[in-house]
Amino acid sequence: MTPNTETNEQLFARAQRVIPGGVNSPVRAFKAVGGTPRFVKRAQGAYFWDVEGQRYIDYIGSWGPMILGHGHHGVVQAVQAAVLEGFSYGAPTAREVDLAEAILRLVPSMDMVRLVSSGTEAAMSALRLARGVTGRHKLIKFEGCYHGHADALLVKAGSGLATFGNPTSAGVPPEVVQHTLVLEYNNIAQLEEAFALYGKELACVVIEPIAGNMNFVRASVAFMQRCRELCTEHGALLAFDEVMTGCRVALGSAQSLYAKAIPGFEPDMTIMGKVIGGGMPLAAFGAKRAVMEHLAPMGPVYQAGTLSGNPVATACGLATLAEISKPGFFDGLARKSRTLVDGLAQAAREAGVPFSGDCEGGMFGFFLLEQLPQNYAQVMKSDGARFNKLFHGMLERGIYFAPALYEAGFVSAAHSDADIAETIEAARAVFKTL
Ligand code: KE4
Repeated sequence: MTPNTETNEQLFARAQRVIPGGVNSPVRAFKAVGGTPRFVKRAQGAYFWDVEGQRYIDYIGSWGPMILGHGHHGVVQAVQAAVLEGFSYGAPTAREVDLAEAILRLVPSMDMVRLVSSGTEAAMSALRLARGVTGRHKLIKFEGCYHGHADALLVKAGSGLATFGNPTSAGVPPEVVQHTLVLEYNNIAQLEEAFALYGKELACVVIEPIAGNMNFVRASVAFMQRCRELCTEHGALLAFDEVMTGCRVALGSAQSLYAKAIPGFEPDMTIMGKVIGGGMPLAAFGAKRAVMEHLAPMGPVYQAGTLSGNPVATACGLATLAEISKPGFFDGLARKSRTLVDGLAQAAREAGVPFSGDCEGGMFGFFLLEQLPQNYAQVMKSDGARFNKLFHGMLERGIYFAPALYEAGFVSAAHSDADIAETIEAARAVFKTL
């Protein structure tokens, strides 16, 4: 590793002169946890090295995409071959069809899928499509769920229950979010109240089935069943935002887990990203043909993108999906996640630190709380200062957890049992300092 000439601090200072906050996505700035972000020089397998040559066991994995680990040989080869054929054409390619078919095989609730370049774009487009198909304007989202930064989805809960939301961001006019109802995750009574009040005006309910933007909160089966029933009853579309959970918590995504618990369960729309692009800018949204046929150029709902279905990104996604589809892939991933969460829980118990954790497939989360939270208000009862101390204690020991208590963690196939053991040992030392 040839040491970089600049330290993390020097790079951060230079970055802040030319990029707002020194980063191209806010969570990377360490504002929630304090301190100086680590500028990545390179990554390989379960690790990345910062510009000062420090190695970290990486539990972010680009916030989910790097399920194989960084620099997987087969994926690198596929991308290298694709690049030599061209970067982008703005014209259709066979590989987009191959990837669309691969996604539909993995998520059979969809008949058709449209490829885009980010989860935000996928969620924004899916919302427009739901509104175009139903002719309705209102939508329900849940506090603590994040669906990208499209205006209509940057909403926090209103004053009371089942009230329309207020913008979470400057620059979003109130009239843009006036149709967005923000409810409490896992709150069946509120859901029923909202449908009783607005059912026939609702275009869709959009939900993270396992809320990775609240760290790791599962929608209860009863709650999900009620979402499904009420959407069906009132003609609203149930949209699963699986940008994070898609092909990450299971090969069939989170919806395959709910289909095991609720016979015949299917969402009406699915929003995906991250893993299906393997780390390249690629996301997607899909539904049954009868819904997707409303999209341009077939129907009146406009949606477009210069780099949609990019030939290099589709090569990366296809190679990634091929690897994760191999027998036993998710069994191995789930075992590692479970070993990690159980080891962290044991280390916390030994140190007398309140801890609750959960995992599914290659995604995990934990809270410095005795009980696993069921909604955003409970998540935010976490001791932020204690979490930040934990984060930095682990960082100093070369373990890179999510730099915010409301973010999930990700294990890759490249994480070895030794990496997991090293992480637990580091936590054992850090919990004692909390
Ligand atoms: P992007 O526009 O960032 O590709 O995707 C937005 C999005 C949509 N839906 C869900 C469930 C998501 O988790 C995301 C993005 N996730 C965050 C992590 N919490 C990305 C990290 C970041 O914002 O830098």
